[in-house]
Amino acid sequence: MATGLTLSEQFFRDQAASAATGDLSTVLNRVSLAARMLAAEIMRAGFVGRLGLTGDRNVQGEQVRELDIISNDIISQVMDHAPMIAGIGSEELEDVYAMDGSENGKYVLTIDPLDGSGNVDVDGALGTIFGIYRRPAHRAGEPAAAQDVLQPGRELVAAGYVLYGPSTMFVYSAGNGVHGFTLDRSIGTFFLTHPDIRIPEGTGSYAVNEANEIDWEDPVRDMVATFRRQESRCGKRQARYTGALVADVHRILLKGGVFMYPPTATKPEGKLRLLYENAPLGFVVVNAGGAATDGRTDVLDITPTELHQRTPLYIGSSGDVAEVRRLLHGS
Ligand code: FDP
Repeated sequence: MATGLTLSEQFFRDQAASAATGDLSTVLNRVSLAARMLAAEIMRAGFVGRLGLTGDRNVQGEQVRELDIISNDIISQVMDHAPMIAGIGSEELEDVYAMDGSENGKYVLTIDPLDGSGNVDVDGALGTIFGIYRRPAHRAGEPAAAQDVLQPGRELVAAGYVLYGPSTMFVYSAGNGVHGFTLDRSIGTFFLTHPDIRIPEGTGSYAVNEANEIDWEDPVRDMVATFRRQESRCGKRQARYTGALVADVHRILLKGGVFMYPPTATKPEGKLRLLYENAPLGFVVVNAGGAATDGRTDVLDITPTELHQRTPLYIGSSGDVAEVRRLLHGS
């Protein structure tokens, strides 16, 4: 007899605490709907001429692609009229977007709508990263603002990512394990395919943009050389770097290893954004038994002071991240 298939909607509902109102499941369902819409847009983008640059730059000063705009619009549309979501902090928006009529919403969403957009032109993997925070109670009734979102990753209620690769995967944690779903494109449904993911130890790859070596500080250069020469205590590692953070972290979540984006001379805080990338991915990886640090502090313990704040990132198997700390700072 065939084994049962678990739909994402059913899983989100079953995982919620019995006293839950269903609001968190609703938010997760909406994120997964946005993911399905985005997967379809990405698939079509090449032949409807939507791969190019718009000519604008975003708040980070990076070139904006049509797909960046499309993905941000999809997220806003899908979250509109969801009264439990007071606002959205997006990597594409300068300020928090307060949802009309949702001043009493209990959650705020952080989102990197299209991660790895440099891969758009070459049909490489792309991602979406999201985090869901509870709003401070005293903010009820006010339009959402930055202070609702400026919370440490430890306060995340749920976080996850979508990987648009050969298949589309939705991976999330609500603090109770990490679970992965694969999209059946023919019927537009996510099925549970990877329950209770645990990040392996002692295997896998290291992922870092080694072309930045010239801009690294000596301890970083020495550390990466230690990995490259297979001299780290972690054991033998392959080098893998896709240019899409979600794809690299997903591989490491399933196979083990460590992803690194160290500070460089031109980017002393690294490139990646704490609220939109590092904290939500840190939440997922830590809930799978791994670790995430900026080199000294656990990523989940850093309280952001700015919406678009960047921090260095070392994320992956606990043993590998411990080795990074040891090689960088001796502890
Ligand atoms: P992208 O700029 O293409 O969107 O944070 C964005 C990100 O990609 C990550 O997905 C990726 O890991 C990293 O930047 C790649 O940066 P480098 O090209 O500097 O290695």
